[in-house]
Amino acid sequence: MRKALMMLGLVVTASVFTCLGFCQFTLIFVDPPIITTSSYEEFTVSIKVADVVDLMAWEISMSFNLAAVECVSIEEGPFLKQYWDTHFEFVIDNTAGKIVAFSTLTWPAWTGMNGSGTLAKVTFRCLGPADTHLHFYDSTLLKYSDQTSIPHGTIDGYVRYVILGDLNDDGMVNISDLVVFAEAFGSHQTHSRWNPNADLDNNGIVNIIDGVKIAKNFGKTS
Ligand SMILES: [Ca+2]
Ligand SMILES: [Ca+2]
Repeated sequence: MRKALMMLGLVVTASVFTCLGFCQFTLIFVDPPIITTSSYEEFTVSIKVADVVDLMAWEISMSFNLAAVECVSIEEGPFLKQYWDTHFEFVIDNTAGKIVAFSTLTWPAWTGMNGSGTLAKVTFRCLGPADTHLHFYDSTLLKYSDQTSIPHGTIDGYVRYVILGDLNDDGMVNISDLVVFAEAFGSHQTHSRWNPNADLDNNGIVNIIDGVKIAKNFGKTS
């Protein structure tokens, strides 16, 4: 049920869903679309564009729940600047729960950029026991050829808070999580017993360090 609600939360704000069949559809989206995190962890998401043609400039405005996360940094992705020099700006407003980022090709770029890629990388820090959408409340893509807007849709991201050590996602850290941990103990990313939920420090192996983190939160509930 919870996951179903999360998927409902991935709000698609597409203004051109009249495009049916095989035509291309330009999208701005968050990758990964769902992030699971715990208090004070930092995580980075990519803001990506898909199937754009003749892109000269982009701007995105994103909002988030102040109780859940704060923005730490924003850096430009390679999509435009791999082709030509760009002018990149951003604003982080952690008191309003908003960020704005903008980039444009600089003169004399000869054409716009086509294809798919990363516009920006945004790092957040989890603040506490709350979930949040990473919501695109405004976005613009401009064409090189005539500086008109490129129709596109957006897909928000979603950040889900879990208690560190709640490996089976049932809202409590107890013996069931230790069982999950034991099953994955000693495994790595290509191992048949690998379970990324048990790798609490994200170092690619499930070992005693992950076990200590579970032990520290043993008995906690959400
Ligand atoms: Ca649990
Ligand atoms: Ca680990």
